[in-house]
Amino acid sequence: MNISESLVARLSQARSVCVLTGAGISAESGVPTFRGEDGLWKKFRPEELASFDAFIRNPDLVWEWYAYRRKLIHDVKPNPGHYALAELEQRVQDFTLVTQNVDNLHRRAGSKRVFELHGNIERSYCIECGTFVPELRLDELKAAPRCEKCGGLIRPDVVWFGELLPAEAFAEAESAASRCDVFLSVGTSAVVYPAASIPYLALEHGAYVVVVNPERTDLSFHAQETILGKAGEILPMLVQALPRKPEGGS
Ligand code: BJW
Ligand code: ZN
Repeated sequence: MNISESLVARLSQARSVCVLTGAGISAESGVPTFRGEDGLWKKFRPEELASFDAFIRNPDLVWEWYAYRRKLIHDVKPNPGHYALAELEQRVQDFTLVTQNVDNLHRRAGSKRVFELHGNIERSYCIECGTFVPELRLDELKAAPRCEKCGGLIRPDVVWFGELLPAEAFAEAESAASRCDVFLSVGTSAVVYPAASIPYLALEHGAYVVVVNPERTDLSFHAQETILGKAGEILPMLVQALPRKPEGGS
């Protein structure tokens, strides 16, 4: 797959770039996506695990599911797709990475300006008093732990269905999408709102919107380009295709 001249030209001249990522960018690291043939939701029903009601109904089941995924994520590494985005950040004056992922792999790859729309699986907090609990003490627990201060249930700091997204992260995402010259939507089915609305904001404001995904998504019907392929292959090609900045240049 070739990177189009049009995209290379726009990206190399872009003052502002915004990237939205989803589970697909971590697939090549070995983290399962949610939807699709090998997706997590094939085996587990979302409403049984990814909602506050589900947690209250069966805290131990939900906790065990997150403990399993936390361990899986802890044991994997960022892939070339994550590293390419960290490198792209170095090349662009105003770069914003917005992720729906909770796996922390972007930061582990060196990305700095990252906004997490659906939280972070490595953090947990008490549902009663809001106290955050250091991750290390929660490792390997099968049953949902209780808060040392008030006895309340401890939950993962992720955004479940029906819950509001972190306001500051979402505001930063909206602002970045509204001002960017190029917008990349990488490895997301773009069906979960309000995150899925962000590329449309970029389109409304005249950005050049590109989907990177092995298959077309709903957004592909509106985007300027869809690059069919794996993020871990396409993104490094994209960064390599950009002209090197002259030595000492800004
Ligand atoms: C590759 C690749 C490779 C594979 N390279 N690509 C009806 C209509 C509209 C909206 C709603 C509705 N009913 C309810 C809603 C609202 C709901 C929603 O949008 N539901 C839709 C599903 C219908 N949204 C919410 O509830 C949100 N909150 C909200 O709206 O608040 C307001 C409100 C308050 C009160 C009442 C009602 C509303 C919150 C959403 C939270 C989502 N949380 C999750 C779980 C996070 C915690 C955890 O990790 O367990 O977030 S769900 C899950 O989906 C996770 C993901 O971040 C999110 C998005 O998934 P993603 O990343 O796109 O993954 P996939 O698997 O879908 O796609 C992977 C893609 O990668 C595929 O396209 C592959 O092809 C591709 N791929 N390999 C590149 N190598
Ligand atoms: Zn508490």
